[in-house]
Amino acid sequence: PSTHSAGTTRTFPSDFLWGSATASYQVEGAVHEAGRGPSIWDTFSHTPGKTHNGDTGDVADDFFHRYKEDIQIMKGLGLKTFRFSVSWSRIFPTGTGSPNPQGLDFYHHLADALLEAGIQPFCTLYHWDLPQTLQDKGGWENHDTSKAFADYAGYTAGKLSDNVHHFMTMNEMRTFVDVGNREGRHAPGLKLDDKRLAQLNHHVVLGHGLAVRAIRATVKPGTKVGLAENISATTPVVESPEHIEAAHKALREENASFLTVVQEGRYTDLYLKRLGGNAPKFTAEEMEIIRSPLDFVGINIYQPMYVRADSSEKGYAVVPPPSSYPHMFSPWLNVGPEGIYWGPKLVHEVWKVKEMYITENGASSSDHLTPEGKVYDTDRVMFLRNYLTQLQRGVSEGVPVKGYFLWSLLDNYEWADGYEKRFGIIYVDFATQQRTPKLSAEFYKQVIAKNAVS
Ligand code: PNW
Repeated sequence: PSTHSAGTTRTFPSDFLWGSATASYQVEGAVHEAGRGPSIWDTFSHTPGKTHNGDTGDVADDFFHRYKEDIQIMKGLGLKTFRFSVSWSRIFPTGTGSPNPQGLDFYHHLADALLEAGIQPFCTLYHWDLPQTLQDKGGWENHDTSKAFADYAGYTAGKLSDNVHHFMTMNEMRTFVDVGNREGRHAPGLKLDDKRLAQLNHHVVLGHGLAVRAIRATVKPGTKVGLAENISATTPVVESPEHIEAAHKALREENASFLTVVQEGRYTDLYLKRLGGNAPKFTAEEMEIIRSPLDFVGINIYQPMYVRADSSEKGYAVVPPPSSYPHMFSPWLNVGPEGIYWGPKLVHEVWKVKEMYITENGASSSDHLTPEGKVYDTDRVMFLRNYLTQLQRGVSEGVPVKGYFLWSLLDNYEWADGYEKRFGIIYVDFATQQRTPKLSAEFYKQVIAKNAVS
């Protein structure tokens, strides 16, 4: 049966790249295999009390062994592209030093198998799994980590460059800086004060910039380099000129130490003023490195940040949704589809970015198999239909979003939430590793086939 209903046909450009996204620690498992060294997520997830149910990524989706079958699933859905991340400690088990060829082999084989199935690989070089050895030396608080990251990124991208034409340096700087190092809810579980956090944040954006340069030095001509960031997708409360103007200002300020500094090579005045004596130390040369030009910007969007105009120094105010606001299974995941319209539109307008991808968007739910072996995730279908409709609005207006990566292909290890919060369009029974397409997989397959939300 068709999951489509009659209505307006909302068509995407014929070359639009439909994909899905995953990350190494969330899907691979095989943490002790092929010479992999430990990462901060191994340490964190094995520390009692840190994750839901004590869940770890030791096995996860066993993607390390099952990627060939999973690629057949992708092919069946009609995916045109697939975003995966490389585990740094598979390539350099202790973060630096001599590379481990077996680690690289896995990603070579993965990229080969994707291409063979007609699926373009998009590769993220850092999705939060810092080698533990580097954390032992201070992690991102240590200035040397930025350089170590660039060395690893340049080496790995160069080796994969025959088959991979799009690289992202880092995934969600904001999340690993804030949730991992300020709130302590993710690895490495630190609760740094403002001063230390601002300096750490600076080393992260510097690591990104150094990596952009290192990657460009090793890859084949034509290879594109970007990043994947969960911007605060500032969204006007009402589509009137003063609130839209407020959303423009808010985009720069609310992303000041992440996408803004990467685009502009400077921290905003308000950011530095707010930090005062806690502002990071940096040089003009570092700022040039940080703003190394990108070929594309990847945006992870889950929910909007509503803003309105006001007469404060900032010129805008954030409007937090009330606690009764509808959200998905993850409490932070408010249902606000217009964020995927405003986010890319404002990034395009404010920084003149000419190539963008939605590198993540998706929803958690508490899916279960019916006795007949079906998963009716109608909530996720509703979510995707609404978000894709707003995305199509932007694309039809000329916002240069070239592709969309649904998070996620498979139910997987949702970090501190363990296996409870499912994000996949393919259900995974973690006891047997059996995969079952959910209703949302059928929905997405039809969107791809028709190249439209209709
Ligand atoms: C992203 N928030 O994380 C990550 O890139 C994925 O690894 C993750 O599985 C996915 O989104 C779903 O959570 C986020 O609190 C974690 O706003 C938290 C937030 C946003 C994104």
